[in-house]
Amino acid sequence: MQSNSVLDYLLKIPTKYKAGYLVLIDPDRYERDACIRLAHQAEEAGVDALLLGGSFLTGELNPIAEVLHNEISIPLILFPGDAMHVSRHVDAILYLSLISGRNPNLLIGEQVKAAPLIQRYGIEAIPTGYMLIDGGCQTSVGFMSGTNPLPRDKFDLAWAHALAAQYLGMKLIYLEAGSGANLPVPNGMISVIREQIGLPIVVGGGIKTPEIAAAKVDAGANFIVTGTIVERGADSSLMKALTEAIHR
Ligand code: 1GP
Repeated sequence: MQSNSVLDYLLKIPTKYKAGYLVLIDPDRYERDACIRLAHQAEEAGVDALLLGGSFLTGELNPIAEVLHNEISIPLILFPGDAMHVSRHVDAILYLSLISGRNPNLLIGEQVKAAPLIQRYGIEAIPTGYMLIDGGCQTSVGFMSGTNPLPRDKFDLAWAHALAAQYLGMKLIYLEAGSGANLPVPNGMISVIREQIGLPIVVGGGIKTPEIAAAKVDAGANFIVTGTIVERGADSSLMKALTEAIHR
């Protein structure tokens, strides 16, 4: 039987803090040593868990997953772009279904390919309704998935998708503007979804300051993800400021 220890850990975070903070490490952007340094900085800054992955990986994820898994004590959660990214060296995998799109391969195809490996490795799978929201520019996830993002002003469409994910039995909703997005997910959209559904809401993409992160939390986000901004930071001070703004 599969354990739910990482999901349980995540679900307890909003009982301790106002919201949780997840840092995304995309191994394509950094050399191995820089990934390891970033992960240690995140741990020191009080980040709650690391996401590892990206929508487009040209390098090898597995060796970096292995070293991070050995060296870092906060959970390491795979954030896969497709089934080829499944690694045994993680604590859990966000088992993403791109529910905002109508690409059957990303709704169920990659999940079927990944399922036997996930079982063989004994990794905890966290069923996640992944929703791409227009972030004001073309992003890698939009391009690679070949799907249209949900329009920024169609709050009713967004909450209907999130509600469908809840009825399908998913455990998290991930509202994604795309890594490096010009505009993060609108606060109003987060609030409407928060009012309509009970699932924890993860928000990421284009969050560039602690103030923006705090506003997403006030709107109803339970978890904030940042990647680009902390990867560009030279030290852990920005991650600490983000942790404080998100945890409170
Ligand atoms: C991507 O939401 C994450 O899935 C992070 O986005 O790189 O824009 O912080 P950024």
